[in-house]
Amino acid sequence: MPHSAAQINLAGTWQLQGAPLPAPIDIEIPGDVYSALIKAQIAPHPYWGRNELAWLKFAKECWTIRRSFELSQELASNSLAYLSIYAIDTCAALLINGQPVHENRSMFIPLLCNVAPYLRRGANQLEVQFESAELYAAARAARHPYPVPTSQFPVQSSHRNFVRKVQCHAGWDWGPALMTAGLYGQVVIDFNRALAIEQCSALPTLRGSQGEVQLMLQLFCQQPGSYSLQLRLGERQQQRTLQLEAGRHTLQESISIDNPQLWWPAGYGSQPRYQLTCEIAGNLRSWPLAFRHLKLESREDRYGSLFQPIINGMAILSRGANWIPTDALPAAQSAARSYHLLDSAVAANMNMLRVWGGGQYEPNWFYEYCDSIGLMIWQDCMFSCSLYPADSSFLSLVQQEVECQLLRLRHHPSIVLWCGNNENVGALGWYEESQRARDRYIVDYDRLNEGVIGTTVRRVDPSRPFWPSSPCNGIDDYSDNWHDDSRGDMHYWSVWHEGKSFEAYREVIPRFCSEFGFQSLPSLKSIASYADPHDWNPTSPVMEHHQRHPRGNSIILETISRYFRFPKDLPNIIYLSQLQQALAIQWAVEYWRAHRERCAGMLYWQLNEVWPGASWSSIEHNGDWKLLHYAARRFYAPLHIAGYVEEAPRGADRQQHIILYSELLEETECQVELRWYSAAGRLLEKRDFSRRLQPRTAVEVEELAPAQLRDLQPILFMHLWSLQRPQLCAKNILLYEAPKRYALAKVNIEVALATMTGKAEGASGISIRLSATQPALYVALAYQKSWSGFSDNLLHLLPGEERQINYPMPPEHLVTPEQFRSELEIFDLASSGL
Ligand code: BMA
Repeated sequence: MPHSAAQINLAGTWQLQGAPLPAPIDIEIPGDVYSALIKAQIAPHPYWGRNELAWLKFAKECWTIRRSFELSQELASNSLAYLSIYAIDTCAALLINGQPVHENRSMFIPLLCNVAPYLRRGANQLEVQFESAELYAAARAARHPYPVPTSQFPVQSSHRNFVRKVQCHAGWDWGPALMTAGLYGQVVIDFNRALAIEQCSALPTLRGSQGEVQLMLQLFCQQPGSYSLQLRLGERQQQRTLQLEAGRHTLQESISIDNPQLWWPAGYGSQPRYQLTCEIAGNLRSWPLAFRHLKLESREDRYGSLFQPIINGMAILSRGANWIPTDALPAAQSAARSYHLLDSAVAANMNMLRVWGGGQYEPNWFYEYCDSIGLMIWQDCMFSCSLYPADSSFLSLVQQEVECQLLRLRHHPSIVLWCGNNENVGALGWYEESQRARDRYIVDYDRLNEGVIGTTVRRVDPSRPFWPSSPCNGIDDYSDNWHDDSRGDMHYWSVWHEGKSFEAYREVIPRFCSEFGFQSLPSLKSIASYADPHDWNPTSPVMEHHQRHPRGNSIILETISRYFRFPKDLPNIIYLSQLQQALAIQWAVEYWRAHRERCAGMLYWQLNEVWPGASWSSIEHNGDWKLLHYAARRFYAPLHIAGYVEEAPRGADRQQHIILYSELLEETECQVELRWYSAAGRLLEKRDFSRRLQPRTAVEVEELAPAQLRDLQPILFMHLWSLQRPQLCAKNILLYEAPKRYALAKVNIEVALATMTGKAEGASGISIRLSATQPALYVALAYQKSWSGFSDNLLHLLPGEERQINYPMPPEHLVTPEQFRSELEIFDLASSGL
């Protein structure tokens, strides 16, 4: 919360001008040019149909935005007037009253500039002239002595690597190419007469049981004299008098408290925070921070070396996903949308997200929210899937970027690691140019990544590990880590990109898998947001346009045919595509979690998406959960049970494994029920037993099905619960063959609906009771063509078992059970095929 003697906020309606516009139009700032063009209906929405293609021409345009504002005599007479803009996107000249003030070349370096000399009493005008980032990048690339290639995507803007702008604005294998321009975050002027805070950055550390905050303060003093600096941390206060000459001063201050409570990741403890306040000459900075011990353990072990985050001395199992920007149009991003996604992550038992390097450093409120809910953040620097130039002007911009981003963010307990880039070590081997002249590109890589990014990170934030690249083999080891599961982090893409079967997830045990993913088609509700019903076919041009992976739909359909009987219609194609996505990720997680001492983390690709379309996400663009997200809540849960069958060489018996998992903090007495059913619903065998589960372990049980059962194609239903806390329970099934090999009898699922009218939040809505006379597998509910909103989804029904699922609705939107039934669809495995 910055505060100064006086502030004017320049957010609001500005005017936008550009060659494609006959007359100026309104633009909301903070916001972006393309969003203003959409609002003024200059071109139809780029997310609908194939409209995006008609927007590509706008990337070559220049745009000017301006607004005027009034200054009183009193404000205008201040000799300190700091214009502060969180992000200027990107290549832009800033003018005040016609005079050039600033040339911008990076959207990752916030502007802070004393503009007092340009201001006057009465009317003032602020103008930002954007040149085309695409043409700027192309001109830089043309001037560069040799080519610097990037990964190519079906719709894209070239040479993104030459401009410090969100890299996926240029298009990706899940998103459109919308090279917009704009101003984001706060746009304010802070006025002062005597003194201004230019920088205030805190680094909390723990020395034994003492919490200490080191504060770097950069002040600009206009009026020499004595100033009182007041610091507060929780209950602790301290004050110091400073004698300051005119000019800039950089001070190192510190304040400590004894025995602060420790911050823990979600699921391992609470997230106590302490408010830090710094006040001088009417300038105030204040924000919450927290204390925790952090170590990335990398000692050698018998498998290679660990990649184990240790928080407060405890080895944490990192479970989560990769985060990309919440929308391709910056003006459509909002705190509310991010909070929903972050809450959804925690609701699915995640404790870590990776802010991926092709996107953006998120705003302060993003990290503050993660701090408050215990989500750990793996923070990439914003470089991805490309080679990058390393000329001095580029390096100087990057150095400023990394320095100011780290100073802004380093007090957040949620951030546990800084990583240099996404997949840039791998990229060294991807292109003909770098294969032919590898030395040149390796030197460039090293100058940028180690020379600038690594050096700056280590200097500005020695409290966290710097991981050179994701994936990579380790600190000071620059080898590509795509297929090495003995050390470092891994991106395991052999299933999706190399077309291996889901079993291939069991061919590796990564030390930490920071990416692995499988695509699905979006829900029909999402498809309806970009395609007319006559285009609702996976291979229609519109649906293919919203699938950016060149082989994406083919892989989805081919995989369906490997595992399932071919689906009977589009809703069932979507259902099976989402089911197989959930199964792919579940297979990987359940296997890697079973090797808890070896694999310390798994972050699937990807949590969210920037526009509606086919993608690897578990949450749709509109915030709706896909079936994978429901599955994630189960396979990431602290208490879990799973089984798998290991293929054996010809003639040998296949091995079956059943694993019990606990990430609970205390020893737990658990009850286990195993039920083997035939596909027709006959109970073949059962085992009931109890087990004591040690905290943070995975153990295999011996109570397995007799060997002869396996020839009968059984379905194993597994149920595990804690005897102390029966609400902590896990359910799962195991199929011994690919689902398509089962001759499943068609299932009749009984549905009984009732209205819930409770007053509390989530207590009103529709309750759904489900039951079946035969085993019903992978039962999925959709309301108004979306899987989202149900208290549970993608579940199994045992014969005779009744399950209740709620669909909360606020009282004002409550519908009758009959109305609800008319838009409720129920899918299950046996009914999905032709
Ligand atoms: C990864 C990511 C992304 C990409 C994804 C799917 O390796 O880093 O660049 O979108 O794969 O192909």
